[in-house]
Amino acid sequence: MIVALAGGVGGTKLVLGFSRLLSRDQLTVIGNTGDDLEMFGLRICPDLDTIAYTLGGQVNPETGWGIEQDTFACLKALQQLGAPSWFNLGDRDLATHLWRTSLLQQGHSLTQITEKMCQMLEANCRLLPMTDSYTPTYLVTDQGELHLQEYLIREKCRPVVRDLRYVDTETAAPAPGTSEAILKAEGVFLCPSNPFISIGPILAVPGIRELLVQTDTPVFAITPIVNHRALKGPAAKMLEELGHPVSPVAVAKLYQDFLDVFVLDEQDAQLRKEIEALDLKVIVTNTIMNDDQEKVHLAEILLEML
Ligand code: FO1
Repeated sequence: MIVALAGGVGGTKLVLGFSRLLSRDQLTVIGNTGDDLEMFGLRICPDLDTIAYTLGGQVNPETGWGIEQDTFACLKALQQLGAPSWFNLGDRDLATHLWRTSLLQQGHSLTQITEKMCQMLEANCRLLPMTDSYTPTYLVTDQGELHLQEYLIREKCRPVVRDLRYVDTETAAPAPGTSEAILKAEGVFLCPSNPFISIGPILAVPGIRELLVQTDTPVFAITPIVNHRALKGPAAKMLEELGHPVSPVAVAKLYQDFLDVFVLDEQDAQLRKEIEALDLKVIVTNTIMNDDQEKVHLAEILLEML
C-alpha cells in the first residue's frame, strides 16, 4: 500500500498513473482541502473533485478540472442577477456541491461523503480529505488577504504574495484513516503539486508532518519545478515572492526534515549533487506527464524505485 499526498491538476496526473497500476486497497490518496471554498451556501472541494472526476473518467480533459462537456446555464443566470460569477461552476459540477453540502448538513463527514463519491464515480483509489474540518488557505498579498481561489481565479495570480495562512488548521485533526495509512504505507509520495498551496496545507494539519518525520517509511517528493518553471500554476512566482530561489533545490529544502528521496527532472540533472548534499537520495527521470502513458510510466518508475 502506498500513500500519495496530492493537490489539484498537476498532482492528479501522478495519482492517475498510480491508479492504473494499483488496486483501490493499494492506493490511498490524501487530498488537499485548503482550496475549499463556501459559495452560495455550498461547500466546494476543488482538489478532491479533480481527483475523483479524473479517476472516474469524467474530468474535462482541456482544463484538468470540472466535468467534461459541462454546461454553464446556472452560472449565466447568476451573472444576470449580478451575483459573483468569477468561479466557473458547471451545472453538473454544481450537483456534486449540492449533494455534498446537503450530506454535510445532515451530519455526514467529508471523509464519508468523499468515500461515497469515489464509489459512485468508480474512482479507483481510497481518497481521504486531509481533515474533516474547513481550513481554507488565505494568502497575505500586496492587495490584502485573499482566499486562495480569489487569488488564483478572480485576481489571476497577479497580487504579490507575502505570506500564507492555513486558517483554523491549529485545531483541525487529520481525517480518520490518514494517520493509519501513513503508518502502514510502504511508501509515501508527495505529488508534483505546489508546495505552498497544495502540499503545505496538508502538512499544516497537526500530526501529519510529525508522522512523516517519525515514520521509517520512505518519503518521496516529485519536483513541481522544472527548468526554472512551474509545471502548472503559480509555484515559481510564489517561490520567488516568498524569498526562495525558483529551483527544485528550494522545494527539497521545504521538505528536508522528513524527506528521503527527491525526484528531479532530467532537464535539471545538474542539480543532483546539490540535493544529495541535503542528505537526500535523488532519482533523475522525465517527470513531465503529457499523456496517460507518461503518467503510468512515471508511476511505474517510482514504484520500482520503492
Ligand atoms: N480553475 C480556473 O482556472 N477557473 C475557474 O473558474 C475554476 C473553477 C473551478 C470550479 C470547480 C472546481 O472543482 C475547480 C475549479 N477550478 C477553476 C480549478 C481550481 O481553482 C484549481 O485548479 C485548484 O483549486 C488548484 O488546485
